[in-house]
Amino acid sequence: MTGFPQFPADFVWGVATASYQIEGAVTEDGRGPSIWDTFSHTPGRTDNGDTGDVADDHYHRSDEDLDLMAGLGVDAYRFSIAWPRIQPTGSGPANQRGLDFYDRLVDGLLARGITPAATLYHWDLPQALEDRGGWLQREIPERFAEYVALVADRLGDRVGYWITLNEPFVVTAFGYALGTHAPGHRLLAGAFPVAHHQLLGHGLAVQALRGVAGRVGVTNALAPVHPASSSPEDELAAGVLDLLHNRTYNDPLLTGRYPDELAAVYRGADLSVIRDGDLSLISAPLDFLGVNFYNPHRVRAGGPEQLGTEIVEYPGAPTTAMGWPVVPEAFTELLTGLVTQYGCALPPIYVTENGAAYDDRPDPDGRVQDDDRIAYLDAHLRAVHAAMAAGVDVRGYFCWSLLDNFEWSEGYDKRFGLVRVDYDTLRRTPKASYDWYRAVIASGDGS
Ligand code: GBH
Repeated sequence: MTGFPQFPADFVWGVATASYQIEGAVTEDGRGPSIWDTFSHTPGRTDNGDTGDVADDHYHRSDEDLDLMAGLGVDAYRFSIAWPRIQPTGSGPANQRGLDFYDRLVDGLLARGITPAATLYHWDLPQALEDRGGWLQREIPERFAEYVALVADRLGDRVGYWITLNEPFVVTAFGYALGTHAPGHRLLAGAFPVAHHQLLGHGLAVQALRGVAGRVGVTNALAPVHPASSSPEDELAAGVLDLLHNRTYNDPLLTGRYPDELAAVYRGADLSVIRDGDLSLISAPLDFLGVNFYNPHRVRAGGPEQLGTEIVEYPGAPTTAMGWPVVPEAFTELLTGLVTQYGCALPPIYVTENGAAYDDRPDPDGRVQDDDRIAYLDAHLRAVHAAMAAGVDVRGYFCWSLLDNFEWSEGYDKRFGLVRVDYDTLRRTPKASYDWYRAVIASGDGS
C-alpha cells in the first residue's frame, strides 16, 4: 500500500472477538448460565432487549469464520474462552465438551497458520459465582485460577498468547460501580474490591499458566485523560479519572504498588481487601501488556455520582456511532506516555483491541463501503506507527472486530465488524474495510 507506513516484518497482525459477543449456543454442550445471560434477559438492561442467545452463531459456524480470517491473512486471532462452558457452575471438574469446542478452534487456527491468542475472562462470569457475591468476594480469584488451570491443561501446548483478563476497569466501572453492564450493581467507589480481586485473579492465573508454551499478559482499557480547562478543579477531576481508568490497574501490575491517592479517590471503599502478599502476586513479570484503545477522555469537575469527574465533548472531534470522539493522536500520546510513566517496568505492548462502530449502509447488492471505519483504522494505525518510531515497543495490533457482534448493553445495532453479519440469515459479508485491512497486512508482510 503506497503511502502507508512500513511496520516491522515480524509485526503481528490480528483480529479480535469475545465469546458471549459471537458464540450463541448458550445452552449447548453443557454450558452453564453466565451473568450476561441473566443481565441481557432482564427487561430494560440492553437496547431492544437484545441477548447473546444466538449472536453470530459462531459456535456452529467457526469453520466459516476461520476461513474469513485466513482470507484476511492475519497472523493471530484473539478470541475468549467462556468460563461457563468449562465450568458450568464456576467450580469443579472440566466440562470436556466445552473444552472440545476451543480445542477444535485452536487446531483450526493452527491448520491455517494463525496463532491463537486466548483471553481467559472477557466478562462472562458463571452466574453461580455471582450468586456468591461475584468479584466482590475473595473466593472468585481462587476459582478463576482453578478454571485457568483446567484450560491450560488442555490447550497449554498450542496457544501462543494468553490474556488473563479483558479490561478489568470496565468490569469494575460498568459492572459494579455504575451498573450498565452485568451484573448491574451501582456501588460507585464501593466497587473497589472488584478491581483488587480481578488483579489478584490475574496474579493467581499467571501462576496457573506457569509451564504453558505461550506468552502471558493482561489487557487493560487505557485512555489518556485531558482536563477541559486549566482550572485546579478540572485538573483534579482529570487526575481522578486517570486513576480510576488507568492507574488502578497499570500501577499494581507494573510497579507492585497502588497509587498513593487510592484511598482519597475510592472514598469509603473497603481497602482492607488488599492483603499482605497480594501485590507481589499481582506484579509477577508479564511477557506483554495488552492495550485496548478507542478514545481519550476530556473531563471537568463533576458530582459525587460520577466520583467527581464528568466526561465532556472534544470540541471539533468527529464521533463514531457509539458517540465516542475520534482523536487518533491520543493513541500516540497514550503509548509514549506509558514509556514515560513506567520506563523499564513496561513490557512489550500488543494492541489487543482498536476499532470503531459506524452506521453501515449496505448497497442494494449487499456491499458495505465503510470508508469511515477505514479512515478510523488508518489514522489509528499511523498513530501506533508514530509511537513505535518514537521508541515504544509495540509488537502487534488486533482489530476489533472480525465480525459485527453483540455490543453488550448496546445490543446488535452497533456494528464494529470488518465483516457484516445479517442477523436474520446470519450471512457474513466482508465490508470494504476487510479488503483494506487485508491489503495493509499483505504490505506489512512484504508482499
Ligand atoms: C471493549 O470495551 C470490549 O473489550 C469489547 O468487548 C467491546 O465490544 C468493544 O470494546 C467495543 O465497545 O463515551 O467517551 O465515555 C471498550 C471499553 C470503555 C471504550 C468505555 C470506550 C467510553 C467512551 N470502552 N469507553 S466515552
